[in-house]
Amino acid sequence: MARGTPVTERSPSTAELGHTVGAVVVDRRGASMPGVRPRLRRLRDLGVRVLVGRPLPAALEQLDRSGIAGELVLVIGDEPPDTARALLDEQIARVLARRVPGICVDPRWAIVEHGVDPARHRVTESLFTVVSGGIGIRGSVEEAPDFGDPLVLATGIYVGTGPDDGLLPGPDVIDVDLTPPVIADRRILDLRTGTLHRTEVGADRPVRSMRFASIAQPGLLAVRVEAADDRIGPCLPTGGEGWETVGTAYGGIGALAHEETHQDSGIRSVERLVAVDSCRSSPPGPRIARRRLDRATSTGFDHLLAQQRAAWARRWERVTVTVPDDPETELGLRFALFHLWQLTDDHDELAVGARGLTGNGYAGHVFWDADVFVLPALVTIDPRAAAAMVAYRVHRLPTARARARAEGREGARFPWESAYDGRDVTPDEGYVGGEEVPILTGTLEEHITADVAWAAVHHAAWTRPSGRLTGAESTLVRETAAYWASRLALDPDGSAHIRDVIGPDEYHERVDDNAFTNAMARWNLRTAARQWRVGAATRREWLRLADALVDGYDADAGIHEQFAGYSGLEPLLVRDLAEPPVAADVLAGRARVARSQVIKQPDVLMIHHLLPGEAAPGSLARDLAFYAPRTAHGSSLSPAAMALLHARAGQADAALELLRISLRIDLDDLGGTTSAGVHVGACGGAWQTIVRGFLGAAVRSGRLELDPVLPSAWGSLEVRFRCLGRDVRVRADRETVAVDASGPLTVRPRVAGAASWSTSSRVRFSGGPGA
Ligand code: IFM
Repeated sequence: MARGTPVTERSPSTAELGHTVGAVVVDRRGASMPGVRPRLRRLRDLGVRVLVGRPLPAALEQLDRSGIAGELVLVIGDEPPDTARALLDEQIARVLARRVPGICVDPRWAIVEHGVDPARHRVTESLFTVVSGGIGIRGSVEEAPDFGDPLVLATGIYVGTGPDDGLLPGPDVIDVDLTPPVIADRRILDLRTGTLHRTEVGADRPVRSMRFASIAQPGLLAVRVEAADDRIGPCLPTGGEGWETVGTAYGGIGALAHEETHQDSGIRSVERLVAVDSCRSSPPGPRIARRRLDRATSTGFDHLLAQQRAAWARRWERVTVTVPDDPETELGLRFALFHLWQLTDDHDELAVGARGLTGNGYAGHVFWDADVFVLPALVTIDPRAAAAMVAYRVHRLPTARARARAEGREGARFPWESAYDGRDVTPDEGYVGGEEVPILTGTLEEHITADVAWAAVHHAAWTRPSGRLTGAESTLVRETAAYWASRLALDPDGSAHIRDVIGPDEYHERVDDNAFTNAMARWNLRTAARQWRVGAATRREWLRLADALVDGYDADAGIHEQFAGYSGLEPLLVRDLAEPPVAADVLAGRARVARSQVIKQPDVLMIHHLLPGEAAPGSLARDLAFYAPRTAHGSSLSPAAMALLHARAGQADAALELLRISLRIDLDDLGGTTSAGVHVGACGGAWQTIVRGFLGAAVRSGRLELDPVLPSAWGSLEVRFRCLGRDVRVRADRETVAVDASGPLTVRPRVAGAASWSTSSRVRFSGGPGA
């Protein structure tokens, strides 16, 4: 909070008392001082929140709920009238001169980066990406140095339809000429408000900037930059506009920019509002962008900023996590949640690439990361966005059908890597540790077909009390089942097999009877067989085939064998190679790892995660004990998935350790690949570790089940999320679990002796957490 400090030597018009605040709180005495009220009115008109005469704690709480906290609040109370007026004049002058607004640097909400480090720059560009309405702007600095990779990307807009055709780079919208360029700076991503700030360090009149992608006016980017007069060059004449478009026959991105320049006391500010639009069939015309820009210019930057703060505050009010004893983990989780929120938009379908819109890693292709890692997270954050993810798959069912037919199979086969039209865009070749290798996943990583069906069913369970699928969704589940029925092979002894596949553990290729693939296919067949649209004969056949599918469970050992012959491989443990996470294939060579039991990421264990009912009872702890020391975490998806399962097995401390690794994947660039974008699958996995892992949240038959466990380092955990159309808040500490919901919701806590129950509007339950 900024408290007024006396201005004695400088006139208000030139005073620099700090920064532009977001709100002014004045007590009654202050408001009655001569000349104060008109100034407050002026500020209010300019977009600054003004609260008069409210008790300070209540005023601060109200502002906090609108995303205005700490040093963004100017409190006027016991100053002499001259000082109060000077402070208000100074704020009016700053807003009129379009100075860059201030920021509240709250360590619970701020990701801070110091210095301009060319090696790290592309990483921070990814981390600091801001997105709204399906348009993402990487966090590049304004002067666009050579070592950066500034990109504007749009959901589902690709350069073409081939394997190498990544997301289409849109027009550059943030470049500002700064001469000389900034040598050292401090950049802050404020997760609370979705704003990115920059301040040059060590300069008399530092370059400062702020940008945000407006979530109140989707598709709108707002940028302000200030610097000494002679350092900053505008792109457009003041009040000028520029329209730029890029695209192909498969779609395009257009940007309409409006720029204003202001000069005051040797400081020039450039303010740019940019309306961005995209189209999936051709480069867009300016019509929609024009409408967006007109609305934005009539709103004005400062009001847009107030909207932005309030809109993000509403998001965090509904969905958040609070871990009072572990601020670092809490911040990492909020960062993950921030990037998950940023995936959402209002389109009818949502293609979530492996890096979202934060970079062009994996060419923006959609993997199982979307269906199994992001969607279950998004369904608890923004169910409409999760529905759009299902729609993305449903719309590509005809392509999946055509592929199955082309391969002589029934039903529909979904591609391992998907992009524009749902054809498989997995490249044929890639590099592992500098060595060129064939990529077989496009042909062999078939579990994706069941993963897609699983996601549709999971989404329905979390959003509809009946759990029922729509017609299109049940067609998808039926056709994926038909694929498996035609894909599996029956042996003379009656057992069914799926041969020659790659499971989630991509270190072992061309394996037979991958337990995860088989369990998913079995679930797909059984789930489809339960649908009324399936005839009696087909139902019987699918159930028979499902029962006949082997799943690698070895009753003597009490664990699932990952694939036929796995147990005969060299019993190498990861720690024999290096401390995980490690790319074991790069370190030890692909051939060596393929001959060993070292695996890239949870594989058998994913059965316990996605289909706990399909795993042999009691086998989770034994599978975990066996596979955890063999898992290299060579995929960004791995630590969170394993964390979740440790939590489910009651090993909450081990879970927390892995969760912390998962949260560092991007923030510390653990794998050296964040420059190509944030791993949104890992973000989804981290959030699932909280909701599914630690809270034990699951939806069965229209009821929310809870089974919390807490690591020993946490005294309590509060999580807010969406479930079955309700806003749910769960607070767990060592003695109690309290649940509040925004409407009727049946909650079933799994605590010994507690009954399941429901209430008409609000649930509240107290019982002890499991660990
Ligand atoms: O989908 C993942 C896969 O599981 C491991 N390699 C990277 C892919 C994209 O994130």
